Amino acid sequence: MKRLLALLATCATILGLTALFSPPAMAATGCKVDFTVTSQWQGGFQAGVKVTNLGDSVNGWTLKIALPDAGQKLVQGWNATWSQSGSTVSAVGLDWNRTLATGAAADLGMVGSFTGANPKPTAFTLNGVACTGTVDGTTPPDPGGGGTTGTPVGVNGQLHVCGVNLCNQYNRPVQLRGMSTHGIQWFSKCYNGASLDALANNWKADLLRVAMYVQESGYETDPAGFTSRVNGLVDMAEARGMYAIIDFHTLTPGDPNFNLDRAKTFFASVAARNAGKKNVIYEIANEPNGVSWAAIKSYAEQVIPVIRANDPDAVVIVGTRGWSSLGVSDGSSESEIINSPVNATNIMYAFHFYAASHKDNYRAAVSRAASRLPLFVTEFGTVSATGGGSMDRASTTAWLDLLDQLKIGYANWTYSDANESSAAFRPGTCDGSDYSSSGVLTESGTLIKSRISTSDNFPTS
Ligand code: IDC
Repeated sequence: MKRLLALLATCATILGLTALFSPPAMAATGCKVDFTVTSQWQGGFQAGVKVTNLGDSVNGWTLKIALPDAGQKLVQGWNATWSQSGSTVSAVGLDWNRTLATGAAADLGMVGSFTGANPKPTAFTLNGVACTGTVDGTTPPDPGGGGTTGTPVGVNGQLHVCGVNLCNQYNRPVQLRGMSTHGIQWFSKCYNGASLDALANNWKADLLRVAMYVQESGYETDPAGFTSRVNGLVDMAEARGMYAIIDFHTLTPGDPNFNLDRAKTFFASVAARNAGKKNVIYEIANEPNGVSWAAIKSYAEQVIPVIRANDPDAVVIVGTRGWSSLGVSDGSSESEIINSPVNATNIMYAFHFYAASHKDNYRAAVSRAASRLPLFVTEFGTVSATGGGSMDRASTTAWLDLLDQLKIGYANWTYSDANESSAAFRPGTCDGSDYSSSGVLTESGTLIKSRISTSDNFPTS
């Protein structure tokens, strides 16, 4: 660290960057920036930028990054408002991450282009204060940060569908257990370094489902902004060795074809951007409803090729009729899918349930379908289908026992502090920084955490 500081200081002097080290705007000073090049290619690179506030709490911050030369350009950045002036790149905190308590961190990321041999920055400041930190794609992660060795992605690598199962890099079936975000347009404050550290290390989750609503103030209102938010969450999951399901959260209207053009645009972008990653799974339509299986199949057969053209090897999950009930909620059944499957490989079908509403006849359908179709429970609740009401412990337990037995992966609705009984955290939790003590959990959160945090025993040969 001393060497790095000396290096940063020297570079700053040589490059005339003393302006970056102007008088502190925070009372007690201190910050740390971990700049990790996650991939590099001819003339370009992508980096995760973790900014930790070691000083007093700040309400608003500007990170400045000194690049080695002005020929290096910011191409794209996320989780902040990014700009560039000469060889200095600035990132300004957004509404949902502008407050950083002492010790709190914001996870940002950027894509850059460069002409020289070295894409790495030479200095950082936060609100004018010089930061310590690391600048290295190979720097060991912070203690407790996890790294990726021994994590779900570290062990299982790129997933694929084999028969009716999801298989890991050793071609062995795995069950992934994790949590779904709430709508990221409403609950972005719940998804930050501390909450994702808790999900990975304390909950020992394998998976984060990123629920990007399309309507209801979601994607359709700001396609570029939501695309970048999703990418930021993919990176945060990746940094912690978790898989990320990118959920195109269609709900109302229920016909996914209403959003076909948006889906093509969105998936072309996220698939191209995340093609090199091993942790991404695409879920192309959350809950088709009021629409035939034929219409859903037609949608899938138009969206999947767009994904494949950009990211050929990723698993894709297709929503099913009747709010992803395999048709059961519409009086149909899994046989319409078995008789007319989506014409694509490496895909799975979504099944959703809410334990207080969906019981034996739904479990029977899943039991039957599981030997014929690759299934993934990309969303379920312990409560009623409204997302509220009482938790049904007996039904939830029956469901999760069944999914464990069948090795069907699942994500619980929701990893949020929404004021509804399906939320895992008590209201107000996301205004603080404690996501791991038992006191912040709801009844549902307590039950689900106890199920998810048990050992995975992923097969490795
Ligand atoms: C619910 C949320 C609720 C929100 C509502 C409308 O819990 O806060 O107001 O959506 O968007 C689903 C959907 C999921 C629902 C959830 C609970 O995929 O978006 O979330 N649910 O109703 N399917 C069955 C239940």
